[in-house]
Amino acid sequence: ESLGVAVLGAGHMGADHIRRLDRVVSGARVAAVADPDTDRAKEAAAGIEGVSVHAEAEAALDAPGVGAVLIASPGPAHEAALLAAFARGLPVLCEKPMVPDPAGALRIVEAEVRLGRRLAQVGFMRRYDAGYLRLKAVLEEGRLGRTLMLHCVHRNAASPSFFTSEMLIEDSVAHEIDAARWLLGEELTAVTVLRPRASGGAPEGLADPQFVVFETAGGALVDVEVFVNCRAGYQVRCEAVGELGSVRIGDDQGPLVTVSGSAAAEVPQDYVVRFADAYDREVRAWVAAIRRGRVGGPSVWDGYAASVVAEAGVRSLRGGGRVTVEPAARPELYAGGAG
Ligand code: ISE
Repeated sequence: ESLGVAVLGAGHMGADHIRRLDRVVSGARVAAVADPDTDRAKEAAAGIEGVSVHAEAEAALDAPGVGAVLIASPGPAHEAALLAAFARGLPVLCEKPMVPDPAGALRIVEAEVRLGRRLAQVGFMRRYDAGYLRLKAVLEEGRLGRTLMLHCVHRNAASPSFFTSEMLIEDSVAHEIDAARWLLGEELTAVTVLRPRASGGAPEGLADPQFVVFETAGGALVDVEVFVNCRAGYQVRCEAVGELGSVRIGDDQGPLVTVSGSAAAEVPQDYVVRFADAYDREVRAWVAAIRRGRVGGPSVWDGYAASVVAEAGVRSLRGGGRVTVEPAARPELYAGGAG
């Protein structure tokens, strides 16, 4: 019996996950799709046998054959969807940001703690990217000594029309927040957001790019250049600097083509291309874990931690200056180090 998944949200990411569940990941199938725009939902579900299409998320959760939920709707819709899944005992993969507002994110943590077991995984897929996994392995071998700094670059070719200055932190830098916690095994304790002059290539009024500096509990620094209308293509890089050396990922590109006196490598335009393998591995791991009767991967605590840090970042962006991060106490269910 394959796992019937209800996919909530049939936008860019939802449609990509529907394709993945239908064609890439074995042991799972798309049982239901929900999107307020039912035409979009129908289009994403076209050709899939036995799938039902809904305008309302809850109707999709109650559709026949649904045994798990993949939430790929916009962030502000996630809290209600997660609570509805919990109420039905359905395992969840929830795209980031889990719940952008920290109070709402904490309600999700508390709801899962009340269940007494993990039911949700949060979609921080960089933890499944081959490059990030290698970088983490090098840090853990200890060859570089203690890690002192992470230098991160996060560029998108262009941002969607609904993107706000806050979303550069909540939606984009959210990935670096999680990656830094996971790579360093430390919490981020303070954040300072700086704004260089805005690019003429960004929509009017959007603070793009931004330069974000995080401090960790152990005294490391993490800097992130985030630039979501860089025009050139999708680029994500990370360099860890240790006491004895450094390790860098994200420079590898498509094949280098040399012709007519120039050499050029292709740059992906989008995250669904750049991180395709990571998404595949993430969803495979999620399905396999559910089939074994448990949920692993990034937890709702990691989702909450990212929200708290991002919200401090938004305050720094608005008011300027350094903002300290003040998280709630970590429940027993999520014991262990950061990440
Ligand atoms: C988007 O939501 C993502 O998750 C992408 O990885 C990121 O690059 C982009 O900036 C976000 O908007």
